[in-house]
Amino acid sequence: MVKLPADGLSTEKKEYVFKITILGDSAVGKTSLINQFVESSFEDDYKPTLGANIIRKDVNIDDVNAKVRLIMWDLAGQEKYNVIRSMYFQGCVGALLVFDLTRHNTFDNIKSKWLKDFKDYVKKEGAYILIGNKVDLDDQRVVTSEEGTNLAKEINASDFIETSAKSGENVEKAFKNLVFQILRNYGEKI
Ligand code: G3D
Ligand code: MG
Repeated sequence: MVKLPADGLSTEKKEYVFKITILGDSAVGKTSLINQFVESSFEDDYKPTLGANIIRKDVNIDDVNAKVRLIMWDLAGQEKYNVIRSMYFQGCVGALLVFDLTRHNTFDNIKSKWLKDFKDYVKKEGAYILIGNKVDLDDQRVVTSEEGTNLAKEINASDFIETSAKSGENVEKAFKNLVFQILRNYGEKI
């Protein structure tokens, strides 16, 4: 928090709290992306998440003098969230829709399953971006950049970004772009 200067003009930092979800099929890399973003680390032998983990990270957005506290809900390994679904989405303002570039069915499920759930449960203005993860596995890749770009356009996602939770490539960019879009939805010029 910045103190008010003597002339009384406010330069105080704005503070936002945004709850976001990371949606996608099992093993696309949701937990790994969060860990890379929050701790800049990657573990090869993650145990499947039990229940839902709630993770917090503060992000400074200097462009608009704002501090954003991100509250991220990470789902159980099997994504069997029927019981907690409404709790999971309650108050949510944005989502990363994640698929695995090496498994086409995870791409196909974005529109039919994950985006549908997000739209059913989150108010209209909710922001979302499309993430193709595991870009480091180039030789196993089965979804092209063009397919990703086209789907993002088709579903009106703010962006399509290819990430690697393993190397860290584009991970911060993905979360920050989502935050930017949410801030725009709140009227920030960014
Ligand atoms: P989930 O939370 O969506 O279920 P996880 O997915 O984060 O648990 O990741 C599932 C598996 O994919 C893990 O491997 C993890 O190490 C791997 N993974 C996640 N992101 C990447 C990535 O960007 N590149 C590569 N090469 N692997 C990734 P295991 O073997 O532990 O199941
Ligand atoms: Mg997980």
